[in-house]
Formats: sequence, C-alpha cells, structure tokens
Amino acid sequence: MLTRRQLLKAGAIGGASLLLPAGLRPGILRPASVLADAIPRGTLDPTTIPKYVTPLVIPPAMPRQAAIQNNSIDYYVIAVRQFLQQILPPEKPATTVWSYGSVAGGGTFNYPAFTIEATVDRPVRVKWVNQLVDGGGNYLPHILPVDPTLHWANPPGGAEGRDTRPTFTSTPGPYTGPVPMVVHLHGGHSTEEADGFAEAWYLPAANNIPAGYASVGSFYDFFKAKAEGINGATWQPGSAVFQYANDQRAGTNWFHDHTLGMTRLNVYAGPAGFYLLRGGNSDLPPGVLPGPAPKLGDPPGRKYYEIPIAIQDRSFNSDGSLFYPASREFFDGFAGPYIGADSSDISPIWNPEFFGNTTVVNGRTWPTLQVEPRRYRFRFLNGCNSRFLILKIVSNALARRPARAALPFWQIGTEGGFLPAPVQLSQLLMTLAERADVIVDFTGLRVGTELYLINEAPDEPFAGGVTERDFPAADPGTTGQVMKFVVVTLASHDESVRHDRLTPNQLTPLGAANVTRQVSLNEEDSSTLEGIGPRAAVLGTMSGGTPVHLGWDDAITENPELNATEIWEMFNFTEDAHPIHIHEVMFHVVNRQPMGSTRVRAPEKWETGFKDTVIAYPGEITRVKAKFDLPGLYVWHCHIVEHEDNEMMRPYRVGP
Ligand SMILES: [Cu+2]
Repeated sequence: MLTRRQLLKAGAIGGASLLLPAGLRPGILRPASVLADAIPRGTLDPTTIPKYVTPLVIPPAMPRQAAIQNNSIDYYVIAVRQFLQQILPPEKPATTVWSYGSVAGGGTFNYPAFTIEATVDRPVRVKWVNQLVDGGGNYLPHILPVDPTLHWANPPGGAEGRDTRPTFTSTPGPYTGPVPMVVHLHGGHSTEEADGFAEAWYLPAANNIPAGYASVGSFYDFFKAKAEGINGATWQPGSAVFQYANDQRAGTNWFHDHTLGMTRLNVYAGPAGFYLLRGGNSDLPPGVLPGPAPKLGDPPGRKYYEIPIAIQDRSFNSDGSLFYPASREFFDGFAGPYIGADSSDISPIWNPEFFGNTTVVNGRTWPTLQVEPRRYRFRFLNGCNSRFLILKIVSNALARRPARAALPFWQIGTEGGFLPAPVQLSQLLMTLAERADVIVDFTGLRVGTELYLINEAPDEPFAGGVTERDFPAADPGTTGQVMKFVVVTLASHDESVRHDRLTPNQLTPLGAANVTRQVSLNEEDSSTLEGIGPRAAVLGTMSGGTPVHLGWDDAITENPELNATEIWEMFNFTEDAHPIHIHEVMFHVVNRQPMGSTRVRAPEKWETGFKDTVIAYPGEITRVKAKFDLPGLYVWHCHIVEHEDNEMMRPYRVGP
C-alpha cells in the first residue's frame, strides 16, 4: 500500500498527479527517485536487534550540590559530555552519545539524563556547562552531520555573522568545529535570561577555539549580565547559570538543547532529561497516586511505581554509532544543485523530517519492565524528532493494526499538571514534546502475563486521522513496537487511590482574552527550482485571510502586553500536523475549526488541562489561550525539530 507521502512522491515523479486527492497544491509535491524506504536507515538492520532483552532503565534523581542561600535554593552543576553507552543489546556495539550529568558525582552521565526533582515555589539553580571537549581540553566536533547553510548559530561567522544564514560560493560539507549548546527547560515558567534563548548558546571553554569564531551567541552577554545582576551567580566561559523559580503548577517538564539551527542534532545526540515538579496546590497529596519515584539517597534495588518513560526513535550503524542523514538526498532523492551551486536555495544536508527505524525507551532499544499486578504511574514523553506516537497496550505485539487494547490508559495529566478529571483512553496520541501522565492498572493479571506497548502512528509525517484508514501504522516489526511489560509477583501493597475515584482537580480559568491574534504555519518550496521542496517550514501572521510568511530574523509580530490574556489562532496551511510550543506559558486549548467552515470542534478530553504544546492539524485553525505574565524575549515554534531548525520558529516579546 502506498502511503500518503509516497503517493505525493509518485505524483511528482511519474506525472501521475491524477492520483492526488483534490485540493492538493502542486507546490507540495515531493520529488523522489524511489518509493521504497520510507524510513531512512543506517547500516544496522533494525530487524537484527533482539527485542526485550534489556530491562527498562529508570533514571535516578540527579545529584545536587549543597543547597545555597540558607538552604533556600537547590543547586546543581550539570555538564553535557560525550561518552559511550550501551543503547543496543549487550551483544551489539556501544553507542557514542552525549548527555548531561552532575559534576558532583561520578557515574551520573546517562542518556537520558538523570531526573531533576523540583518542588513548587522552591527555586532550582543550575550551572549548565558545555563540556564537549576531549581529555586534552580540545573541542569535540559534532557526532552528527551539521548543515552550515541553515540560519543557525554559525560560530565561524564571528561576532558579525553568528546567528545568521551564511552565504556560500560552493556547496559546503558539514560543520566540524566546536559545538554550541544552550539548555531550555521545556514547560518551565522561566524568566527570559533562563529560558535558553536560541541565540544565547555558548561553545565549550576549549583550548583550541579557532581564531575569529564567536564563542557565544548574540544574546548570551545580554542575558549573562541580566542574570548576574539578579542573582549574583557568575557565568564562567563555557557555561550559563539559569535559575528556575518553579512558581507554577506541578507537572512533567523536561530539559533539552535549543541552539539555533542545531536543536535536531543536539537532541538526537542524546542530551535530554526529565524535570519533575511536585507540591503546591495543584499537586495531589503523597500516597494518592502510585509511587515512589526515584529520589536522592535511594538504596540500590528500590522498587518504583512512578516511572518516567521517554520514547525516541533512532537509527544505528553496524558499529553502534547513531545514524542521521548526511544529505538532503536521503529525504527525497534530490541530489542537487544545492546552496552554493547554480543559485539553488536547497540546503545540502538538512532533511525536512527524520524517522528512525528503532524505538529507544529511556536510552535502550525495546526494553522490558517487570510490573507487579497493581497500579503504576507512567509519565510518557514523546522525545522523537519528527515522529508522532499512538501508544496502545496489547497482548500481541504483532497483532494486525489497529490492534485491540488489552488495558486502558487512565490519563490524569498533561504538560501543565493534572487534568480536571482522569480520562480513560484505549490509545494515547502524543505529538513531539507532549507529556502524558497516566495510570495503568495491572491489578488482577496473572504472574507471567506479557503485554506490549505498541505504536500505531505512521512512519511518516502525521496529518490526523485513524490508523490503517487514513495512514498505515508504523512497521509492526520495528517502530510499531515500543516496550514490553511482564507481570511478576506482587511485592508491595498498593495504597494508591483508584484512578476512577480520584477527586477532580480544580483548574483556575484564564478568564476572558484581551486580544485575539492570528498566526500561520507554512511550507516554502524552492524559489529557484520548480517543484522542489520543501525548502523550509515557516511561521508567520495573517493578512486579510492569507498567510504572511515570516522567518526567524523578521521583526517581532507577537508582542503581548505584560499580563495580557490572548487567544492565538494558528492557521495551518501545510499538509501535515505540527506540534506548536509556546515558551514561558501554559495555555488552554480553546477549540479547532477547519478553515472555510463554521464547524468548531472542542479540544479532546485529554487536552483540557494546561498545556505547552498543541497539535495544529492541516487545513485547520487551532485556538489556544494563554496569560503572558513574565516580561521579555521568548520563542514559539514547531517542535518537529527539523522544522524548528529551519525557520519554523519565531521570537516573541512580552511587554515593551
Ligand atoms: Cu512543523
């Protein structure tokens, strides 16, 4: 069966455009030389990787330094480093990855990172150190192919050319210099200097930074001065000190890189971790939900019933290394001319999307979790680059899709904490960066029962719809499987409150909006080569019902007043769904409406809490409402990180 995207490709190659559904613009046709291989692959065949031979790793709590300021602030020094980790099963080679760890204690560098445990209204201060250097203090180049033709951090550009789209007279190879990084706490109600602005990156403090290179991004010094003025912590070379007030609802947040034009690679290389915020009025008292989760000082072998689960797709080479495409040709067969040759405007390395061919969960391919016949709390994160997930718990991993759910999920929370009431779901649709806080009840299952977490979303961009009706499910043999649960003897007393008896959670309404603004989601094809695209994905505004395309460097158009409550109407003119993330705020999903229709659709039940990321479907207006209560410079963007890296991100400012 041809996938929707393959159909588009077929139309472009063979002129078989009569096959295309009515209404598709010719500009979105993808050129391609082949129909097969929808999933880019490394040299390691994913079907040769044994599944369910390694246990799920439950990330321990991240060690702290001594608390500071009269024990009023939790303090961490966290570095990003390069190291080897056994992501594949033991008989396969280890993988070179990057991730974060505490410089306070050995053995804490892990992909994904150990979890930061934070408490509402108790500040956390983190000194984030870029230690991508070798033993001699010289910088390490990127482990993945960096496209230097995007609008990106561009350290070789120096003070003038950093954070620009450089020009080339011939098609360049990948950038192999020192790696810029900056950390964003996703879901954080962060002040601007601590938000990880995309132009506030910094190189490692390496011995051999080439002369003329910018060692920091355009906004690093501005935010450094501001941060040092606020809390007195100095930012040493190769680091930044971010303080998070945690003055927000309890919830499941996470941290990851946010460097301009490099996020897709810096995240794919590994650095990311959970940041779990507990306490305050919006949390439930201890003991109501299944627990415990890992905490500092736990003895080895402690059993956990609250478990964060980060799901990511990756591809590998047979030597264990991570595979990520090194040429645009991988995406659609377009072999040039690229930027720097014959006036083309197509980047030579950047791929518009990336789909790995294995599933990695908490840093291991296809792991197994032993579960007792009781309730568990899982905090799911879709940490993929481009892949939407439709998760389901089934008894046969290879069952025909769509498979029948063996157990339901009780979703209790989303990005911004608990939902008004638990929602029973047979499947979890999760876009990039979304979090789902769920209860799964294994009570009553016989010891030895085997269940599987599977994925029925497509191995291609998602546009909405139903598995096997509107798109083919992910390959049941590889990316259609996620992890396994094996029921073992009950070794605990489950005192958690039954999910269907949890008291409803009061959400403080945001009140009426002062302003409604219209923004747009767009794709751009080559302006020099007919029928080649996409060249980039861009955001923008609306003018008289038509989209105005705006890039990262265009003047700010979204400028809410401080403490304004606004509705943002997101018009999606592309063929795919995009996960839109607005920094600083937690918003409510108001509704969705097909363009040209008066029919308005209420948000899904599982979207009725506070959120920071929302699915904007093609051809629809997605409305969200937020209160912008911190002043300063932030960003909003698509969280398909390939899109984010190539113009689908805009700065916005709150207040003057
Ligand atoms: Cu996007």
